Amino acid sequence: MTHPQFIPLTTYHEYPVEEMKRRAIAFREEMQQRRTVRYFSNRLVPREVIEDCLFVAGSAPSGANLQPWHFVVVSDLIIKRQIREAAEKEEREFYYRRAPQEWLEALAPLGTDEHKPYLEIAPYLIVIFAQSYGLLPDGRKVKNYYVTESVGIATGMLITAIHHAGLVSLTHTPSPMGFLNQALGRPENERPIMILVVGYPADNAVVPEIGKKSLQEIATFM
Ligand code: IYR
Repeated sequence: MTHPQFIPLTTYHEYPVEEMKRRAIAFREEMQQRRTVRYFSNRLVPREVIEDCLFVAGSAPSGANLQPWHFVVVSDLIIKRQIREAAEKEEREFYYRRAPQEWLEALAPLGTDEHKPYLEIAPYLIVIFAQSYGLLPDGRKVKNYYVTESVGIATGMLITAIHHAGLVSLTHTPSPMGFLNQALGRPENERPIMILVVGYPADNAVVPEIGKKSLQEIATFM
């Protein structure tokens, strides 16, 4: 058993209440500008911006601080094309065979279909893997906790960081996604969670006219 070691909390900053309120509003307004985008430009994005956004994701809280995630950043054209081809194959199956009518109806307002050109056009695909268990260098397995929750939190923080940096993203979940392990050479303890498509929006990008639930609908104060 290792014993906990504690250090002073030096990274917390308290703001005067009025400033706190202004900051909360400013951040709300910034985040309410975020839209999921499906039309990407091929403009290049500096790699260090992606790295800084990944530092944000990696700072997320996780079960027992085991950080059960791995992010594969794909900019290579050939690998992006492979991913597009494999994803579109699954999506054709989904849209024309597997998807129940009810699911297709739920998706209708988004205007999605089996074509995924952005997987090739966008400068970066960040493929997010969850480590179902950890693997030590000697091959022993380490149990991870709250893996899905932890990776979900890290992904949310990544999406937030990308928006804050002035880029757009798309959460893409071709299903099944097993082909990503093979395409990216990831080990058996890792399970792909989603592809985050990242870049600048296309000049003529459009987004569906959809809204978010009201505060009354999503929250209860008691
Ligand atoms: N994976 C498909 C279908 C899809 C499913 C959901 I749930 C979405 O919110 C959006 C799309 C696709 O990417 O088209």
